[in-house]
Amino acid sequence: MVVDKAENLEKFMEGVVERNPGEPEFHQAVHEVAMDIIPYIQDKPRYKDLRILERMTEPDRVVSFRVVWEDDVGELRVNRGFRVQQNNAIGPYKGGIRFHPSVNQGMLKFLAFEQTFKNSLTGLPMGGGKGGANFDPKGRSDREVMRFCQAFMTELHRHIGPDTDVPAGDIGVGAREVGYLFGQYKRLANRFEGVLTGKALEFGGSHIRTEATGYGTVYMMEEMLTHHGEHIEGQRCLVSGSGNVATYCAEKLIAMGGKVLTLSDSNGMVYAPKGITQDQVDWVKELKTVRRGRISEAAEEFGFDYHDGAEPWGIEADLAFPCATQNEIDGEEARTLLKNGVRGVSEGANMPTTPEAISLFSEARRMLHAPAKAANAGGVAVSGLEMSQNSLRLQWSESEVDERLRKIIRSIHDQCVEYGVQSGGHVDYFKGANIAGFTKVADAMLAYGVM
Ligand code: NDP
Ligand code: 2IT
Repeated sequence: MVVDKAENLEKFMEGVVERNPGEPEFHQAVHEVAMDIIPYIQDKPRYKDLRILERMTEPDRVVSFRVVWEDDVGELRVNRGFRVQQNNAIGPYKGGIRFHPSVNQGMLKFLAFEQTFKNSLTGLPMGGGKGGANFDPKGRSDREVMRFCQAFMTELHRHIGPDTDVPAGDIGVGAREVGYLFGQYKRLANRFEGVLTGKALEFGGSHIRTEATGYGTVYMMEEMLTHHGEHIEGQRCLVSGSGNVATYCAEKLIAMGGKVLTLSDSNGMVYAPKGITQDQVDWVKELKTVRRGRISEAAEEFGFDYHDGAEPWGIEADLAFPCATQNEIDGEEARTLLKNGVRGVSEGANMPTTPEAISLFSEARRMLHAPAKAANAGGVAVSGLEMSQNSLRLQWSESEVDERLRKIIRSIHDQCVEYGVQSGGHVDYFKGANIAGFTKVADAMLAYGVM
């Protein structure tokens, strides 16, 4: 297996595809980074000759394991769990755990690769990792979810630790699952330590961690708008998803004077022409985290329009916040958003725009488009602050954590501008985030020598 020097994007990608067969999301994530990094390193032999990008695309290690658990009727179920430990050049592996039927090795490699750059942008000492299982929590009882989490952690616990690898939540893993996972870790390790983030406030969690990803996505949009002399106030906003990221994104938009027109789930989309209120967002949070119902129920409850099987991207608006999942905005949807006058996109979800959509937004130079690794970094940033608080055995106040979150997002915005500003003043936030994220990890890898 010969790794080509990163000189030519097509040739480099051919190698990545050949070495990682059947992992299209991983290829996509690497391509998105390599298209900015390969030109950048051409006159920087320290990165190019020492094959830093090639090394970054090989995870440090991938752990795959069997998870066996018993369902409520006594049937044994077998799932596959993973932890991708991508890169620990600048800190312990750090990244969420996803429970969704679509989870496989390639999916988690894409997420762990992205996470490495995102975590670098936060300025906090965190490497990149991601884990998960092809377990579908939908329709499962609390007890089933608990037994699954315990079985999953029974293997995972030997690979993680507060200075080794610190998991958190992602799709299908929220406060309930983190509680079960942390409880099982604590029991097996006989140690109470900061090994997971997103913990409840009673046992080592940080204020604002639940809210941080959604809030950060909105802060990033406000930074981009402010940089261009505008604000969120009064703007019509499309939000997709109705999980953790989407509901707190909607909440912060409402608080900042935006008008939230939509929410969605994997079955369909609700449209509220007059805007969704904070009380209605709270109702949706309860629907999704306690009753575990469908977004269509919000339409029945509040008289919103319900569009079965639809996503929000056809509704006229000013700003868009994809907060559900990968590749949820394709080329056609990007054209619709542009035609309808959407001016900004801040990515709450990981890799929610396809390559075609990204290039359409980039060609329309007035579009402010923040990539996930910048726009949703607020979640892992507050996870980093949770780790700091755990090490200090302290809990900071809500306002202190929120203020630090805002500062971190502002600094991410500034890094994007520093490396991404184009002639004429347009900011390529993708390029800026990729190069800024790369540089810190690359310099640390250089310092360690050949490994
Ligand atoms: P949740 O599980 O809380 O919510 C996920 C939401 O997205 C649900 O509304 C879900 O609908 C919808 N969704 C999931 N998969 C699909 C799909 N294949 N098609 C359509 N809709 C889908 O997850 P989060 O809110 O935590 O995560 C959302 C996104 O944000 C993900 O991309 C995640 O990686 C990213 N992210 C999360 C962070 C966090 O702190 N939680 C941090 C940074 C990024 P349904 O209920 O019908 O499945
Ligand atoms: O994608 C992400 O950044 C997350 N799911 C959060 C990771 C974390 O460790 O808080």
